Amino acid sequence: MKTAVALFLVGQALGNINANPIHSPGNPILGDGTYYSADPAPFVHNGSLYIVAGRDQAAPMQNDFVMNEWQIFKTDDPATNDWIHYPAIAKSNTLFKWAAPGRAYAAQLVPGKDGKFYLYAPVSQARSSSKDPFGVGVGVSNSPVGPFTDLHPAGPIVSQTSPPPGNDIQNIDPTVLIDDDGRVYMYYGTFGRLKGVELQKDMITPIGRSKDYGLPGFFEAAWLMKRKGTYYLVYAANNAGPTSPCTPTSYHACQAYATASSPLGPWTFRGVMLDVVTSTTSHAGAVEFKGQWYFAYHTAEAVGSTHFRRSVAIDKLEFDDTKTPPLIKKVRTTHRPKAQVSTRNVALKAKASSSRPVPIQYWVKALNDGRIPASPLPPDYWSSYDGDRSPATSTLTYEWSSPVSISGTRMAFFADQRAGSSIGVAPPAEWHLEYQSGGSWTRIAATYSNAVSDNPPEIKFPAVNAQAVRAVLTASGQGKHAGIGIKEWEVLAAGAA
Ligand code: FUB
Repeated sequence: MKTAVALFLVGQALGNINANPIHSPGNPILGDGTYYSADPAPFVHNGSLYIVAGRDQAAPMQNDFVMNEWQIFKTDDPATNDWIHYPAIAKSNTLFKWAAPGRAYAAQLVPGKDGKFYLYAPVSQARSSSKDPFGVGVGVSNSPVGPFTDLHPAGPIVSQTSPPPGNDIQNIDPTVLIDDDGRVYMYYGTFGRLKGVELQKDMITPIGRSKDYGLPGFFEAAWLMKRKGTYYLVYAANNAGPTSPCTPTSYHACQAYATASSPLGPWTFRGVMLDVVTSTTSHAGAVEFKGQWYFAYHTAEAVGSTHFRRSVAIDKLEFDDTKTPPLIKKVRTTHRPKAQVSTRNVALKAKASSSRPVPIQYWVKALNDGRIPASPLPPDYWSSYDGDRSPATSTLTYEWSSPVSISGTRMAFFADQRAGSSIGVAPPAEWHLEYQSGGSWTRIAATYSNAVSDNPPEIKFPAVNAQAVRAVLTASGQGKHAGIGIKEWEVLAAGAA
Protein backbone atom coordinates (compact mmCIF):
# COMPACT_ATOMS: atom_id res chain seq x y z
CA MET A 1 0.00 0.00 0.00
CA LYS A 2 2.93 2.30 0.76
CA THR A 3 4.00 1.86 -2.85
CA ALA A 4 0.54 2.88 -4.03
CA VAL A 5 0.62 6.06 -2.00
CA ALA A 6 4.11 6.89 -3.26
CA LEU A 7 2.97 6.28 -6.84
CA PHE A 8 -0.08 8.43 -6.18
CA LEU A 9 2.16 11.31 -5.12
CA VAL A 10 4.21 10.90 -8.28
CA GLY A 11 0.95 11.06 -10.24
CA GLN A 12 0.06 14.27 -8.48
CA ALA A 13 3.52 15.64 -9.21
CA LEU A 14 2.94 14.94 -12.89
CA GLY A 15 0.12 17.44 -12.71
CA ASN A 16 -2.71 14.98 -13.32
CA ILE A 17 -5.14 15.75 -10.54
CA ASN A 18 -7.27 12.73 -11.31
CA ALA A 19 -5.01 9.98 -10.06
CA ASN A 20 -6.43 7.43 -7.66
CA PRO A 21 -4.48 4.66 -5.91
CA ILE A 22 -6.00 1.17 -6.20
CA HIS A 23 -5.00 -1.89 -4.25
CA SER A 24 -6.49 -4.71 -6.30
CA PRO A 25 -7.34 -8.11 -4.78
CA GLY A 26 -6.42 -9.62 -8.16
CA ASN A 27 -7.84 -9.70 -11.66
CA PRO A 28 -9.58 -7.68 -12.90
CA ILE A 29 -7.36 -4.80 -11.79
CA LEU A 30 -10.34 -2.54 -11.08
CA GLY A 31 -13.23 -4.88 -10.38
CA ASP A 32 -15.66 -3.00 -8.16
CA GLY A 33 -17.84 -1.80 -11.06
CA THR A 34 -17.01 1.90 -10.57
CA TYR A 35 -15.10 2.09 -13.87
CA TYR A 36 -15.09 -0.53 -16.55
CA SER A 37 -11.97 -0.80 -18.71
CA ALA A 38 -11.50 -2.53 -22.06
CA ASP A 39 -8.98 -3.08 -24.86
CA PRO A 40 -5.77 -2.85 -22.81
CA ALA A 41 -2.51 -1.74 -24.43
CA PRO A 42 0.50 -1.88 -22.11
CA PHE A 43 3.72 0.14 -22.39
CA VAL A 44 6.73 0.89 -20.23
CA HIS A 45 8.04 4.33 -19.32
CA ASN A 46 10.50 5.52 -16.73
CA GLY A 47 10.50 2.34 -14.62
CA SER A 48 6.71 1.96 -14.57
CA LEU A 49 4.31 -0.31 -16.39
CA TYR A 50 1.35 1.53 -17.89
CA ILE A 51 -1.83 0.15 -19.42
CA VAL A 52 -3.98 2.41 -21.55
CA ALA A 53 -7.57 1.19 -21.85
CA GLY A 54 -10.92 2.32 -23.16
CA ARG A 55 -13.84 2.83 -20.83
CA ASP A 56 -17.08 0.87 -21.22
CA GLN A 57 -20.06 3.01 -20.27
CA ALA A 58 -22.98 0.89 -21.52
CA ALA A 59 -26.04 0.66 -19.28
CA PRO A 60 -26.53 -2.75 -17.62
CA MET A 61 -29.05 -3.99 -20.23
CA GLN A 62 -27.44 -2.27 -23.24
CA ASN A 63 -25.81 -4.69 -25.66
CA ASP A 64 -23.69 -2.13 -27.47
CA PHE A 65 -20.39 -0.32 -27.04
CA VAL A 66 -20.68 3.07 -25.35
CA MET A 67 -17.13 4.41 -25.09
CA ASN A 68 -16.13 8.05 -24.83
CA GLU A 69 -12.69 8.15 -23.24
CA TRP A 70 -9.45 6.40 -22.47
CA GLN A 71 -7.88 5.77 -19.07
CA ILE A 72 -4.56 4.56 -17.68
CA PHE A 73 -3.48 2.09 -15.00
CA LYS A 74 0.11 2.37 -13.79
CA THR A 75 2.27 0.28 -11.46
CA ASP A 76 5.90 -0.15 -10.46
CA ASP A 77 5.35 -3.86 -9.86
CA PRO A 78 2.28 -5.87 -10.94
CA ALA A 79 3.02 -8.40 -8.17
CA THR A 80 2.11 -5.82 -5.50
CA ASN A 81 -1.37 -5.31 -7.01
CA ASP A 82 -0.86 -1.60 -6.30
CA TRP A 83 -1.91 0.61 -9.18
CA ILE A 84 -2.60 4.25 -9.86
CA HIS A 85 -5.72 4.84 -11.91
CA TYR A 86 -5.82 7.88 -14.20
CA PRO A 87 -9.39 8.12 -15.48
CA ALA A 88 -10.16 10.05 -18.68
CA ILE A 89 -6.63 10.83 -19.88
CA ALA A 90 -8.30 11.76 -23.18
CA LYS A 91 -11.88 12.05 -24.39
CA SER A 92 -12.58 11.29 -28.03
CA ASN A 93 -14.82 14.31 -28.61
CA THR A 94 -12.45 16.79 -27.03
CA LEU A 95 -9.27 15.40 -28.56
CA PHE A 96 -10.63 14.89 -32.07
CA LYS A 97 -12.94 17.71 -33.18
CA TRP A 98 -13.98 15.54 -36.14
CA ALA A 99 -15.11 12.56 -34.02
CA ALA A 100 -18.64 11.39 -33.23
CA PRO A 101 -19.41 10.51 -29.59
CA GLY A 102 -19.59 7.04 -28.09
CA ARG A 103 -17.00 5.13 -30.12
CA ALA A 104 -13.65 5.62 -28.41
CA TYR A 105 -12.46 2.13 -29.30
CA ALA A 106 -9.20 0.26 -28.70
CA ALA A 107 -6.27 2.68 -28.52
CA GLN A 108 -2.54 2.14 -28.14
CA LEU A 109 -0.18 4.63 -26.51
CA VAL A 110 3.33 4.54 -27.92
CA PRO A 111 6.31 6.28 -26.30
CA GLY A 112 8.14 7.92 -29.23
CA LYS A 113 11.90 8.11 -29.75
CA ASP A 114 11.49 11.89 -29.40
CA GLY A 115 10.23 11.68 -25.79
CA LYS A 116 6.62 12.34 -26.79
CA PHE A 117 3.66 9.99 -26.33
CA TYR A 118 1.50 9.04 -29.31
CA LEU A 119 -2.08 7.87 -28.78
CA TYR A 120 -3.35 5.85 -31.77
CA ALA A 121 -7.10 5.92 -31.25
CA PRO A 122 -9.91 4.58 -33.44
CA VAL A 123 -13.07 6.67 -33.39
CA SER A 124 -16.09 7.11 -35.58
CA GLN A 125 -16.10 10.29 -37.67
CA ALA A 126 -18.99 12.72 -37.11
CA ARG A 127 -19.26 13.52 -40.82
CA SER A 128 -18.22 10.87 -43.29
CA SER A 129 -19.51 9.82 -46.66
CA SER A 130 -17.90 6.38 -46.27
CA LYS A 131 -19.83 3.19 -45.79
CA ASP A 132 -17.96 2.75 -42.52
CA PRO A 133 -17.05 6.00 -40.70
CA PHE A 134 -14.34 4.63 -38.39
CA GLY A 135 -10.80 5.94 -38.65
CA VAL A 136 -7.61 6.08 -36.62
CA GLY A 137 -6.77 9.45 -35.08
CA VAL A 138 -3.46 10.26 -33.39
CA GLY A 139 -3.05 12.39 -30.28
CA VAL A 140 0.32 13.55 -28.94
CA SER A 141 1.43 14.59 -25.48
CA ASN A 142 4.56 15.34 -23.47
CA SER A 143 3.29 13.08 -20.69
CA PRO A 144 1.89 9.53 -20.79
CA VAL A 145 -1.22 10.70 -18.96
CA GLY A 146 -1.92 13.72 -21.17
CA PRO A 147 -3.11 16.27 -22.01
CA PHE A 148 -3.12 15.20 -25.67
CA THR A 149 -3.53 17.33 -28.78
CA ASP A 150 -4.64 16.14 -32.20
CA LEU A 151 -1.51 15.52 -34.30
CA HIS A 152 -3.53 15.37 -37.50
CA PRO A 153 -6.50 17.76 -37.02
CA ALA A 154 -7.63 17.20 -40.62
CA GLY A 155 -8.99 13.82 -39.53
CA PRO A 156 -7.98 10.17 -39.23
CA ILE A 157 -4.62 9.00 -40.61
CA VAL A 158 -6.40 5.92 -41.98
CA SER A 159 -10.08 5.59 -42.83
CA GLN A 160 -12.08 4.47 -45.87
CA THR A 161 -11.20 7.78 -47.56
CA SER A 162 -7.76 8.51 -46.18
CA PRO A 163 -5.46 7.64 -47.72
CA PRO A 164 -7.39 6.69 -50.85
CA PRO A 165 -8.14 4.46 -52.63
CA GLY A 166 -9.63 1.03 -52.00
CA ASN A 167 -9.88 0.92 -48.22
CA ASP A 168 -13.18 -0.85 -47.57
CA ILE A 169 -12.51 -2.23 -44.09
CA GLN A 170 -13.55 -0.98 -40.67
CA ASN A 171 -10.46 0.99 -39.65
CA ILE A 172 -10.09 0.25 -35.93
CA ASP A 173 -7.75 -1.54 -33.52
CA PRO A 174 -4.43 0.04 -34.50
CA THR A 175 -1.21 -1.46 -33.18
CA VAL A 176 2.08 0.36 -33.65
CA LEU A 177 5.67 -0.77 -33.16
CA ILE A 178 8.75 1.42 -33.31
CA ASP A 179 11.49 -0.94 -34.36
CA ASP A 180 15.03 -0.87 -32.96
CA ASP A 181 16.17 1.05 -36.05
CA GLY A 182 13.47 3.71 -35.46
CA ARG A 183 11.19 2.63 -38.32
CA VAL A 184 7.51 2.65 -37.44
CA TYR A 185 4.95 -0.02 -38.40
CA MET A 186 1.19 -0.08 -37.96
CA TYR A 187 -1.45 -2.80 -38.36
CA TYR A 188 -5.19 -2.22 -38.10
CA GLY A 189 -8.55 -3.76 -38.98
CA THR A 190 -11.37 -5.99 -37.78
CA PHE A 191 -14.07 -8.45 -39.00
CA GLY A 192 -11.41 -10.69 -40.49
CA ARG A 193 -9.67 -7.91 -42.45
CA LEU A 194 -6.15 -6.89 -41.43
CA LYS A 195 -3.94 -4.24 -43.01
CA GLY A 196 -0.34 -3.32 -42.28
CA VAL A 197 1.81 -0.38 -43.34
CA GLU A 198 5.01 1.44 -42.49
CA LEU A 199 4.67 5.01 -41.20
CA GLN A 200 7.07 7.87 -41.68
CA LYS A 201 9.13 9.16 -38.73
CA ASP A 202 6.38 11.76 -38.18
CA MET A 203 4.39 8.79 -36.80
CA ILE A 204 1.34 9.58 -38.95
CA THR A 205 2.11 9.44 -42.67
CA PRO A 206 1.77 5.99 -44.32
CA ILE A 207 4.60 5.03 -46.64
CA GLY A 208 2.92 3.62 -49.74
CA ARG A 209 -0.25 1.56 -49.64
CA SER A 210 -1.25 -0.73 -46.80
CA LYS A 211 -0.88 -4.45 -47.44
CA ASP A 212 -3.70 -6.91 -46.77
CA TYR A 213 -2.97 -9.92 -44.57
CA GLY A 214 -4.76 -13.23 -44.16
CA LEU A 215 -4.09 -14.96 -40.84
CA PRO A 216 -5.87 -18.15 -39.69
CA GLY A 217 -9.06 -17.22 -37.81
CA PHE A 218 -8.09 -13.52 -37.66
CA PHE A 219 -10.95 -11.49 -36.29
CA GLU A 220 -9.56 -8.24 -34.81
CA ALA A 221 -7.37 -6.68 -32.09
CA ALA A 222 -3.91 -7.16 -33.60
CA TRP A 223 -0.92 -6.51 -31.33
CA LEU A 224 2.53 -6.17 -32.90
CA MET A 225 5.62 -6.77 -30.73
CA LYS A 226 9.23 -7.86 -31.01
CA ARG A 227 11.33 -10.12 -28.78
CA LYS A 228 14.88 -11.31 -29.39
CA GLY A 229 14.70 -10.45 -33.09
CA THR A 230 11.36 -12.23 -33.71
CA TYR A 231 8.22 -10.26 -34.54
CA TYR A 232 4.97 -11.48 -32.99
CA LEU A 233 1.47 -10.60 -34.14
CA VAL A 234 -1.04 -11.49 -31.44
CA TYR A 235 -4.72 -11.23 -32.40
CA ALA A 236 -8.28 -12.08 -31.48
CA ALA A 237 -9.20 -15.14 -33.51
CA ASN A 238 -12.40 -16.97 -34.17
CA ASN A 239 -12.57 -20.27 -35.98
CA ALA A 240 -15.71 -21.39 -34.23
CA GLY A 241 -17.05 -24.84 -33.67
CA PRO A 242 -17.12 -27.66 -31.15
CA THR A 243 -13.87 -29.08 -32.53
CA SER A 244 -12.13 -25.72 -32.98
CA PRO A 245 -8.94 -25.26 -30.91
CA CYS A 246 -9.95 -21.64 -30.55
CA THR A 247 -13.63 -20.85 -30.07
CA PRO A 248 -16.60 -23.09 -29.24
CA THR A 249 -19.18 -20.63 -30.61
CA SER A 250 -19.26 -17.96 -33.27
CA TYR A 251 -19.50 -15.10 -30.75
CA HIS A 252 -16.37 -16.07 -28.82
CA ALA A 253 -12.77 -15.03 -29.49
CA CYS A 254 -9.48 -16.53 -28.37
CA GLN A 255 -6.03 -14.98 -28.68
CA ALA A 256 -3.83 -16.57 -31.32
CA TYR A 257 -0.46 -15.48 -32.69
CA ALA A 258 1.89 -15.62 -35.63
CA THR A 259 5.61 -14.92 -35.96
CA ALA A 260 7.76 -13.33 -38.64
CA SER A 261 11.37 -12.35 -39.16
CA SER A 262 10.41 -8.93 -40.52
CA PRO A 263 7.80 -6.45 -39.28
CA LEU A 264 5.56 -6.61 -42.35
CA GLY A 265 5.65 -10.40 -42.58
CA PRO A 266 5.22 -12.91 -44.10
CA TRP A 267 3.58 -14.32 -40.97
CA THR A 268 3.54 -17.94 -39.80
CA PHE A 269 0.62 -18.99 -37.62
CA ARG A 270 1.81 -20.53 -34.33
CA GLY A 271 -1.33 -21.33 -32.33
CA VAL A 272 -3.66 -20.24 -29.57
CA MET A 273 -2.16 -18.49 -26.54
CA LEU A 274 -5.28 -17.49 -24.58
CA ASP A 275 -8.51 -19.45 -24.49
CA VAL A 276 -11.88 -17.72 -24.65
CA VAL A 277 -12.51 -15.27 -21.83
CA THR A 278 -15.75 -14.34 -20.08
CA SER A 279 -16.50 -11.48 -22.47
CA THR A 280 -17.39 -12.28 -26.06
CA THR A 281 -14.66 -9.91 -27.28
CA SER A 282 -11.03 -10.59 -26.47
CA HIS A 283 -8.44 -7.85 -26.78
CA ALA A 284 -4.89 -7.99 -25.49
CA GLY A 285 -1.42 -6.51 -25.52
CA ALA A 286 1.94 -7.63 -24.16
CA VAL A 287 5.10 -5.92 -22.96
CA GLU A 288 8.40 -6.70 -21.25
CA PHE A 289 8.82 -4.98 -17.91
CA LYS A 290 11.87 -5.39 -15.65
CA GLY A 291 12.83 -8.66 -17.36
CA GLN A 292 9.36 -10.27 -17.23
CA TRP A 293 6.78 -10.26 -20.03
CA TYR A 294 3.19 -9.39 -19.11
CA PHE A 295 -0.06 -9.96 -20.96
CA ALA A 296 -2.94 -7.51 -20.46
CA TYR A 297 -6.40 -8.56 -21.63
CA HIS A 298 -10.00 -7.94 -20.69
CA THR A 299 -12.77 -10.06 -19.22
CA ALA A 300 -16.33 -9.61 -17.93
CA GLU A 301 -15.55 -10.39 -14.28
CA ALA A 302 -16.10 -7.12 -12.42
CA VAL A 303 -19.15 -6.31 -10.33
CA GLY A 304 -22.02 -5.66 -12.78
CA SER A 305 -20.02 -6.80 -15.83
CA THR A 306 -21.58 -7.62 -19.17
CA HIS A 307 -20.00 -8.14 -22.59
CA PHE A 308 -20.14 -4.35 -22.93
CA ARG A 309 -18.90 -3.62 -19.39
CA ARG A 310 -15.49 -5.23 -19.49
CA SER A 311 -12.46 -4.92 -17.21
CA VAL A 312 -8.71 -5.17 -17.69
CA ALA A 313 -6.69 -8.05 -16.23
CA ILE A 314 -2.95 -8.79 -16.34
CA ASP A 315 -0.94 -12.00 -16.09
CA LYS A 316 2.55 -13.20 -16.88
CA LEU A 317 3.47 -14.14 -20.43
CA GLU A 318 6.02 -16.94 -20.83
CA PHE A 319 8.00 -18.03 -23.89
CA ASP A 320 9.37 -21.43 -24.79
CA ASP A 321 12.93 -20.53 -25.73
CA THR A 322 13.78 -24.14 -26.59
CA LYS A 323 11.90 -23.61 -29.88
CA THR A 324 12.99 -21.61 -32.91
CA PRO A 325 11.51 -19.09 -33.07
CA PRO A 326 10.54 -19.04 -29.38
CA LEU A 327 6.88 -19.91 -28.97
CA ILE A 328 4.41 -18.32 -26.59
CA LYS A 329 3.08 -20.57 -23.85
CA LYS A 330 -0.65 -20.64 -23.10
CA VAL A 331 -1.44 -17.81 -20.70
CA ARG A 332 -2.46 -19.02 -17.25
CA THR A 333 -5.12 -16.57 -16.13
CA THR A 334 -5.47 -15.58 -12.48
CA HIS A 335 -8.55 -14.20 -10.76
CA ARG A 336 -9.39 -12.39 -7.54
CA PRO A 337 -10.72 -14.71 -4.80
CA LYS A 338 -14.44 -15.43 -5.07
CA ALA A 339 -16.78 -15.53 -2.08
CA GLN A 340 -17.78 -19.14 -1.34
CA VAL A 341 -21.51 -19.54 -1.86
CA SER A 342 -23.29 -22.57 -0.52
CA THR A 343 -25.62 -24.05 -3.09
CA ARG A 344 -27.79 -27.11 -3.67
CA ASN A 345 -27.16 -26.80 -7.40
CA VAL A 346 -25.24 -29.98 -8.29
CA ALA A 347 -25.53 -29.15 -12.00
CA LEU A 348 -22.42 -26.99 -11.51
CA LYS A 349 -20.45 -30.23 -11.17
CA ALA A 350 -22.09 -32.07 -14.08
CA LYS A 351 -20.98 -32.52 -17.68
CA ALA A 352 -23.60 -31.02 -19.98
CA SER A 353 -24.38 -32.37 -23.45
CA SER A 354 -27.06 -32.14 -26.12
CA SER A 355 -28.38 -35.05 -28.17
CA ARG A 356 -28.30 -32.89 -31.33
CA PRO A 357 -25.50 -30.64 -32.57
CA VAL A 358 -25.95 -27.21 -30.99
CA PRO A 359 -26.27 -24.37 -33.57
CA ILE A 360 -22.89 -22.62 -33.69
CA GLN A 361 -23.88 -19.40 -31.96
CA TYR A 362 -25.17 -21.14 -28.81
CA TRP A 363 -23.23 -22.88 -26.06
CA VAL A 364 -24.25 -26.05 -24.23
CA LYS A 365 -21.82 -25.12 -21.41
CA ALA A 366 -23.96 -22.06 -20.66
CA LEU A 367 -26.56 -24.44 -19.18
CA ASN A 368 -24.57 -24.95 -16.00
CA ASP A 369 -22.18 -21.99 -15.76
CA GLY A 370 -24.05 -20.55 -12.76
CA ARG A 371 -24.96 -17.37 -14.65
CA ILE A 372 -28.40 -16.00 -15.56
CA PRO A 373 -27.62 -12.78 -17.46
CA ALA A 374 -30.53 -10.37 -17.80
CA SER A 375 -29.61 -9.35 -21.33
CA PRO A 376 -27.73 -12.29 -22.80
CA LEU A 377 -25.88 -12.72 -26.07
CA PRO A 378 -26.18 -16.14 -27.78
CA PRO A 379 -23.20 -17.87 -26.07
CA ASP A 380 -24.82 -17.03 -22.70
CA TYR A 381 -27.56 -19.60 -23.32
CA TRP A 382 -28.23 -22.91 -25.01
CA SER A 383 -30.79 -22.91 -27.80
CA SER A 384 -32.17 -25.30 -30.40
CA TYR A 385 -33.08 -22.37 -32.68
CA ASP A 386 -32.03 -23.28 -36.22
CA GLY A 387 -34.27 -21.10 -38.39
CA ASP A 388 -36.87 -23.14 -40.26
CA ARG A 389 -35.13 -26.35 -39.17
CA SER A 390 -35.61 -25.86 -35.42
CA PRO A 391 -36.36 -29.38 -34.11
CA ALA A 392 -39.61 -30.57 -32.51
CA THR A 393 -37.81 -32.16 -29.56
CA SER A 394 -34.49 -31.63 -27.80
CA THR A 395 -32.77 -33.69 -25.14
CA LEU A 396 -30.16 -32.22 -22.79
CA THR A 397 -28.17 -34.39 -20.41
CA TYR A 398 -26.17 -33.85 -17.22
CA GLU A 399 -23.81 -36.61 -16.12
CA TRP A 400 -21.96 -36.83 -12.82
CA SER A 401 -18.85 -38.81 -11.99
CA SER A 402 -20.67 -40.38 -9.03
CA PRO A 403 -24.42 -40.57 -8.25
CA VAL A 404 -26.18 -37.59 -6.73
CA SER A 405 -29.32 -37.47 -4.61
CA ILE A 406 -31.65 -34.84 -6.08
CA SER A 407 -35.12 -33.52 -5.34
CA GLY A 408 -35.64 -30.39 -7.42
CA THR A 409 -34.82 -28.42 -10.53
CA ARG A 410 -34.99 -24.83 -11.75
CA MET A 411 -35.10 -23.93 -15.43
CA ALA A 412 -34.38 -20.33 -16.52
CA PHE A 413 -35.75 -20.22 -20.07
CA PHE A 414 -34.74 -17.61 -22.63
CA ALA A 415 -37.44 -16.54 -25.10
CA ASP A 416 -37.95 -13.74 -27.58
CA GLN A 417 -41.40 -15.07 -28.68
CA ARG A 418 -44.55 -16.07 -26.84
CA ALA A 419 -45.50 -19.65 -25.91
CA GLY A 420 -47.08 -21.35 -28.93
CA SER A 421 -44.97 -19.45 -31.46
CA SER A 422 -43.56 -21.40 -34.40
CA ILE A 423 -40.83 -18.81 -35.07
CA GLY A 424 -37.93 -17.43 -33.05
CA VAL A 425 -37.19 -18.74 -29.56
CA ALA A 426 -40.24 -19.50 -27.42
CA PRO A 427 -40.94 -21.36 -24.16
CA PRO A 428 -41.38 -25.11 -24.80
CA ALA A 429 -44.85 -26.58 -25.23
CA GLU A 430 -43.90 -29.08 -22.53
CA TRP A 431 -40.90 -30.63 -20.87
CA HIS A 432 -39.98 -33.13 -18.18
CA LEU A 433 -36.95 -34.68 -16.51
CA GLU A 434 -35.79 -38.29 -16.57
CA TYR A 435 -33.07 -39.76 -14.40
CA GLN A 436 -30.68 -42.59 -15.02
CA SER A 437 -29.93 -45.14 -12.38
CA GLY A 438 -28.52 -48.59 -13.13
CA GLY A 439 -28.61 -48.03 -16.89
CA SER A 440 -32.32 -47.28 -17.46
CA TRP A 441 -34.11 -43.95 -17.69
CA THR A 442 -37.17 -43.15 -15.55
CA ARG A 443 -39.48 -40.17 -15.92
CA ILE A 444 -39.59 -37.89 -12.84
CA ALA A 445 -43.18 -37.04 -11.94
CA ALA A 446 -43.52 -33.34 -11.09
CA THR A 447 -45.50 -30.24 -12.05
CA TYR A 448 -43.34 -28.69 -14.76
CA SER A 449 -43.74 -25.01 -15.59
CA ASN A 450 -42.71 -23.40 -18.85
CA ALA A 451 -42.86 -19.84 -17.46
CA VAL A 452 -39.95 -17.64 -18.55
CA SER A 453 -38.20 -16.11 -15.57
CA ASP A 454 -34.68 -15.23 -14.45
CA ASN A 455 -35.72 -16.34 -10.98
CA PRO A 456 -37.68 -19.54 -11.66
CA PRO A 457 -39.37 -21.34 -8.77
CA GLU A 458 -38.05 -24.73 -7.68
CA ILE A 459 -39.88 -27.66 -9.25
CA LYS A 460 -39.87 -30.21 -6.45
CA PHE A 461 -40.05 -34.01 -6.66
CA PRO A 462 -39.40 -36.96 -4.31
CA ALA A 463 -35.64 -37.54 -3.95
CA VAL A 464 -33.96 -39.91 -6.42
CA ASN A 465 -30.38 -41.12 -6.81
CA ALA A 466 -29.12 -40.28 -10.28
CA GLN A 467 -25.99 -40.95 -12.25
CA ALA A 468 -27.38 -38.72 -15.00
CA VAL A 469 -30.44 -36.56 -15.61
CA ARG A 470 -31.94 -35.52 -18.93
CA ALA A 471 -34.43 -32.81 -19.82
CA VAL A 472 -36.74 -33.78 -22.68
CA LEU A 473 -38.20 -30.65 -24.24
CA THR A 474 -40.94 -30.35 -26.87
CA ALA A 475 -40.88 -27.14 -28.90
CA SER A 476 -43.98 -25.07 -29.46
CA GLY A 477 -45.42 -24.49 -32.93
CA GLN A 478 -46.89 -26.97 -35.41
CA GLY A 479 -45.28 -28.09 -38.65
CA LYS A 480 -42.67 -25.43 -38.08
CA HIS A 481 -41.23 -25.17 -34.58
CA ALA A 482 -39.81 -22.36 -32.50
CA GLY A 483 -36.41 -22.86 -30.95
CA ILE A 484 -36.14 -23.43 -27.20
CA GLY A 485 -33.67 -21.37 -25.17
CA ILE A 486 -32.26 -22.02 -21.67
CA LYS A 487 -30.00 -19.63 -19.78
CA GLU A 488 -29.46 -21.95 -16.82
CA TRP A 489 -30.68 -25.38 -15.80
CA GLU A 490 -30.16 -26.12 -12.12
CA VAL A 491 -30.54 -29.56 -10.54
CA LEU A 492 -30.94 -29.34 -6.78
CA ALA A 493 -29.53 -31.75 -4.21
CA ALA A 494 -31.94 -33.35 -1.79
CA GLY A 495 -31.37 -31.90 1.68
CA ALA A 496 -28.86 -29.25 2.69
CA ALA A 497 -26.30 -27.59 0.44
O1 FUB B 1 -13.97 -2.04 -27.54
C1 FUB B 1 -14.52 -1.96 -28.83
C2 FUB B 1 -14.04 -3.11 -29.67
O2 FUB B 1 -14.29 -4.35 -29.02
C3 FUB B 1 -12.56 -3.15 -29.93
O3 FUB B 1 -12.16 -2.24 -30.90
C4 FUB B 1 -12.38 -4.58 -30.31
O4 FUB B 1 -11.08 -5.02 -30.36
C5 FUB B 1 -13.22 -5.25 -29.25
O5 FUB B 1 -12.50 -5.42 -28.07
